[in-house]
Amino acid sequence: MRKLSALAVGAVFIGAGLAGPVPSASAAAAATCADNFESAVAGYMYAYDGANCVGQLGRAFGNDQDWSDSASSFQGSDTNKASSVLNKGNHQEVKFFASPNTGSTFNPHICLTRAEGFASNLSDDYFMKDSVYGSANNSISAHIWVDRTACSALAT
Ligand SMILES: [Ca+2]
Ligand SMILES: [Ca+2]
Repeated sequence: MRKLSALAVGAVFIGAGLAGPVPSASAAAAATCADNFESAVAGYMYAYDGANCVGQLGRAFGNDQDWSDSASSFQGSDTNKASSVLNKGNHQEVKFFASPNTGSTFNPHICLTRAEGFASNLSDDYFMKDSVYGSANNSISAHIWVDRTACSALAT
């Protein structure tokens, strides 16, 4: 009985230690996009439901102009879900769109360059780098590979 209560006290103490002054720092250490980038297949872009490249939605070697349809790399519920993205492409940047991309009407975008590698939390990023177009978080519906010159807004 005495032993059990000593363990219980210890557990409480450890719990309090973990919930201490820097919970966000320990969470950041637990998940990062750096290891995902390391293990990503060259030539592909990846998208994840969570921040810090947690919960892979899919990956693509080519374009997917509609993440809500039932074709290509991203389908159905993948649309409006990405919270972090990764670019391990061989040659180009990835241009993400707020809506399925018809090419005929204005569609707010944000690009992720190969140099940047990944955006670990899209809640930091607005389409067109302007809050008027809304957060890119949980709002991406399409992507295409483009040259740098096709991007006016870059994810960071
Ligand atoms: Ca999400
Ligand atoms: Ca699709």
